[in-house]
Amino acid sequence: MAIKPEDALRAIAAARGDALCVPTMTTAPAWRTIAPNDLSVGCVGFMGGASSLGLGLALARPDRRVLVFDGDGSLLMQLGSLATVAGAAPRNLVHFLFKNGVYHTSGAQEIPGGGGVDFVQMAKGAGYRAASAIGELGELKRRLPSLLKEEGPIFVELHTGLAEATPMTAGMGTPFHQQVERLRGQLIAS
Ligand SMILES: Cc1ncc(C[n+]2csc(CCOP(=O)(O)OP(=O)(O)O)c2C)c(N)n1
Ligand SMILES: [Mg+2]
Repeated sequence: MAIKPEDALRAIAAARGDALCVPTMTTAPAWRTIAPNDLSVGCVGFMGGASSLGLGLALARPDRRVLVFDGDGSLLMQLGSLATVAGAAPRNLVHFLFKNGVYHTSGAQEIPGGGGVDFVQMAKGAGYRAASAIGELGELKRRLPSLLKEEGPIFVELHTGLAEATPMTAGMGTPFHQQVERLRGQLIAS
């Protein structure tokens, strides 16, 4: 049974503490509902940019955890970002991949390789400090405390079903530049 993406996000929201979060694609509308007032900035439209955005935040704020919620089609579009993250070796970055096997946001077309692409091996090959897959919600909940503590960059491939909403059905939310301003203000104030 695949993990419901909303359940994964709820578990992460409960465990995240003061982490900065970078949702993208179908995790973005779900995250807005689940954690409306958190420290986050969404990456919508820029396929494969979430981990680079997260990397910048992680390097700028080494005192905080940064959690990226990536899409599988998006990561395939920017596979080189795995090497960029690994090369920069941010100790505070956790890169969650929501592997649903499709480009859900644009109409659920199958991604190249379907469900067969092993992103864990790719992240290991790129040089992430740790990489593993999680296919069950209970395991995610059990492992979250250590994922939020251990030295990064850590990659976690989550085997998920389809989200209830996409940015196309739920809307894009707050424009990117306003999200950035809001996060900057929150970080300065905290
Ligand atoms: C370069 C580029 N090509 C195509 C698109 C159109 N597009 C927007 S979202 C999306 C699919 C995203 O799929 P995935 O990353 O797997 O996230 P999911 O929707 O499954 O959560 C596509 C193809 C885009 N934004 N940028
Ligand atoms: Mg997908």
